Amino acid sequence: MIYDEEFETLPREALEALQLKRLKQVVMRAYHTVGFYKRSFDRTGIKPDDIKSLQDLSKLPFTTKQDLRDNYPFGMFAVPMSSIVRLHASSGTTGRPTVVGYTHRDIDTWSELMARCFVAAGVTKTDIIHNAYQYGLFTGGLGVHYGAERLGASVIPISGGNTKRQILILQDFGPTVICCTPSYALNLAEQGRAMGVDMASLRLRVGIFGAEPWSEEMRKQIENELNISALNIYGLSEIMGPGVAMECAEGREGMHIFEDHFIVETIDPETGHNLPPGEKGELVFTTLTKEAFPLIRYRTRDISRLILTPCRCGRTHIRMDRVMGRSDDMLIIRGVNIFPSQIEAILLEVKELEPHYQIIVDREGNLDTLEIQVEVSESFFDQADEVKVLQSLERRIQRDIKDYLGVTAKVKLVEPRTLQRSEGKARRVIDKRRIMA
Ligand code: DLL
Repeated sequence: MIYDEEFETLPREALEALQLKRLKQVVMRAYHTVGFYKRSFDRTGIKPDDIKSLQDLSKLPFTTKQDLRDNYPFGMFAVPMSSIVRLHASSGTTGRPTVVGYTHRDIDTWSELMARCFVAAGVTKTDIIHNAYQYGLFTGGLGVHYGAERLGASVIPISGGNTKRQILILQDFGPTVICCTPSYALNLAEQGRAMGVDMASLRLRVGIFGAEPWSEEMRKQIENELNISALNIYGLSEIMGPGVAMECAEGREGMHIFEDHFIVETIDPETGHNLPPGEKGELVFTTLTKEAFPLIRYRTRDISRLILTPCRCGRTHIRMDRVMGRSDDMLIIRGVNIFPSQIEAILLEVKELEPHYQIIVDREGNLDTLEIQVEVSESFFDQADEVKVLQSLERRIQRDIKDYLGVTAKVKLVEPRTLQRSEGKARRVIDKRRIMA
């Protein structure tokens, strides 16, 4: 099934003509309304009029997370605040989040694209959707919510957490569709089992999972445990939120990128050069229709590959493979994006600590775990003759991490000079999860 038959099946030529028309408009608008773009285009000597073909896009400079940070909080907005109806945010590389804004029309477009995602997954207005993505600044909750309403389905805005209650609702309300992170789906399955619930006999039939990397093996496991068809959804706050790309029930191999609204490129993350279509590299997106927050050549840092073969579902939009890694050090822990630099910034504020630390990420059962080992200073160590003192410092740091980053970490203070010193690049993060391909 296809939600927007006309736009999702546009022949390539018509699609590219539409992209070019929209690209010229967005480049012109970004240049004249956002100071950052004017400065960055001027620096490279490019004028909006130089964009005459889709190939000319690669002449434009990239936009990075650092650029968003430099223009924090609203400096990248292309409309006055009076036209902004919604703000969302995602993790920045240090303390401050990346803020995004939406006009009425942006929310409308987003809802349409999310409705496309649901239909691609075989969802209809008769479905009941259990939306366990977090509501709040994270785009998952409200993004999925508006799309489900646009389709006309019934939404249960359960949000994240409170797992036992979720199991109850899954039993009693009989939702047919579940939306959450793939790791939370497994967590729910496990909790359900522990409560003696036969999770495979619930009414659920479809799951729409994303916001963090997952593998084919995880798909099989989720499908078996919940007796559903599990599909992949991709997105990022900067570009819109969930619904930038969606796997279809017919293809089940790669996610269609809604190319009438976004142009995708793949680049070599080291050189920034465009890669031949189909090669594995970093995804770069340009938004074609966003009003409040247009992004030109935004470097996602997500590593994937484009799938060029036509899909049996009839959609002409190109597909992207599963996200296979990141070209930066961002971690996604229980669905929360975290940069090691954010943890470092918190640790450096604590005067009893030395700047030597290690972050260990693992998975116990279906839950990501985060442990931070950090050295205490010599002087603190000499004074802290009681375990109580160390434990209270551990708790304080743990609270700071939870308050600032929204995740629970196990903090382990270690003696001065016990963590391994680097002989080059410090190996700060040990990720033992091996989720990615
Ligand atoms: O995670 C938006 C979203 C919500 C997508 C719900 C899907 C479902 P951010 O918090 O800005 O936005 O995080 C974006 O998450 O750059 C990827 O690294 C990662 N990511 C998102 N979807 C997938 C996926 C939302 N399907 C970052 N597979 C992105 C792997 C994903 N990684």
